[in-house]
Amino acid sequence: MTQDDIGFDDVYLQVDGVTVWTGRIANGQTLDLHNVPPYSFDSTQRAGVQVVLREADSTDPDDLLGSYIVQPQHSRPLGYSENGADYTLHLTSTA
Ligand SMILES: [Ca+2]
Ligand SMILES: [Ca+2]
Repeated sequence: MTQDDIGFDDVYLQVDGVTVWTGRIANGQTLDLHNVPPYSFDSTQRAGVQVVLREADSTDPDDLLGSYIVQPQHSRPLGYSENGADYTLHLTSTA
């Protein structure tokens, strides 16, 4: 479900503060985020990475929909439900 009451949500996904995907989502819509670059724990040697979903508004500050620390081999879907949003992010591990 969209976070904004009217129209589309302008959602963006941030990995460690870097925006890796931006998209426009309607109520009930499912999107395949095929163009998000894979995150390589092997090359960064990190134990976890922060995955944040935000929704952009032109007149208000952007809304935080949720924030998670994701570790290697993570397979559970991430639910983003803050500020009235209802999004589920599915991750794929290639390790
Ligand atoms: Ca909003
Ligand atoms: Ca908005």
